[in-house]
Amino acid sequence: MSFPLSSVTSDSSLLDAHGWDSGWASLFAPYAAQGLVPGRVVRVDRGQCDVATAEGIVRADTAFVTPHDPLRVVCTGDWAAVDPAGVGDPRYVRACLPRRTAFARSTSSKRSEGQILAANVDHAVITVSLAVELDLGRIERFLALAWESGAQPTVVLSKADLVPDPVGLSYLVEDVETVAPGVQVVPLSSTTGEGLDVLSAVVAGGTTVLLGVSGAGKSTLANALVGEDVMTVQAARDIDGKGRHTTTTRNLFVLPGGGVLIDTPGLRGVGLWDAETGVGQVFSEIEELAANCRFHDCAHEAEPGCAVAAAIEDGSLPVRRLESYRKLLRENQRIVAKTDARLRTEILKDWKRRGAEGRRAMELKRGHAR
Ligand SMILES: Nc1nc2c(ncn2[C@@H]2O[C@H](COP(=O)(O)OP(=O)(O)OP(=O)(O)O)[C@@H](O)[C@H]2O)c(=O)[nH]1
Ligand SMILES: [Mg+2]
Ligand SMILES: [Zn+2]
Repeated sequence: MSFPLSSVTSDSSLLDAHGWDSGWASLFAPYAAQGLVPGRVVRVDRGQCDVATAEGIVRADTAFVTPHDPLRVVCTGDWAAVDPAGVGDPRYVRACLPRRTAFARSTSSKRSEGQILAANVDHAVITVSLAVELDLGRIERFLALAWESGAQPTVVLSKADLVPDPVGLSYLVEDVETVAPGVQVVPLSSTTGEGLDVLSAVVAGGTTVLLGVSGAGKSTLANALVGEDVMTVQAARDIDGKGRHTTTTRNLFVLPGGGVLIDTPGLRGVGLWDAETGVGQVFSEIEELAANCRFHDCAHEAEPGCAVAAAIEDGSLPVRRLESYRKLLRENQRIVAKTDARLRTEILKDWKRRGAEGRRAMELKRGHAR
């Protein structure tokens, strides 16, 4: 989409609504000096993106901001420096400002590659459907990634209307609270509106990302928060309650009460990505207990004076919780080790490639000389 120059109106309130502040403005100063305009990436498609600028939504090409490192590829929520109006169609994103926070996961266990799900996020709303059985391990995993990103997590237990018994509902909330120290757990129904006021207050300032598996009700919630049907919603499959992967791009919206919301496609897997700090925060009660173990390098196996074992013994720490903690720490160590190995291989490959190019250039020269 291009805007004829005559219709371009510059309205900085549009930028402000998307989260522009003096910090971004000072980071942007060198780009402003080059005549580029600032904007927030509201959606990324293959090779192109939509950027919210002071003149409205602008379509821009991302060829200049597509580095080999997938963690640095332009993402919804990024602040971008875009060509000014009137230079051609498409305009280009020339640079992205350094991110304040970034939500990263590893895409699959086989290829240890990171992927940024959303950039510059303040609140991560982990959406968990009450229509299917709670998977506490998966919630812990999402929480680890959320803490690691630098955003404050909140857990929304969606479709609360499907649990009509209030006592049953309060047990479910309690179960989730025990795996989420320091995190607000909000039972919510987009159908009845229950809990929407609580969540609206959480998302009223800053940038919020909705995360969760397909069919959890993220887009339905996005529509409820935005106050109009900005996202398509599809019924989950009847047989297994699983979603249909309705949402396929990450989309950013301005909320009527202030703040910005990013809806994301449902995740199949949520592999950790260098998330040791995040894991520590999810299991903060275990780390606090461990500080009281007699040996400071206690493995909580069978050491004397182990405070973690004592807590398991007296029932205050569930065994599942300790096992989950260990599992995520191990998984994280594996990912980190693999990434280091992959980086080494890549450096070696690059070195060999350059060697081969050098030799080819030499041969060509010799060929010409002959
Ligand atoms: N009963 C009930 N159903 C809901 C509620 N919220 C969403 N749903 C239903 O859940 C199904 C999936 O909703 P979506 O909003 O598309 O889920 P999603 O998380 O965006 O799914 P993906 O885009 O595939 O990741 C739809 O049939 C919704 O109508 C709710 O509060 N109560
Ligand atoms: Mg969706
Ligand atoms: Zn111990």
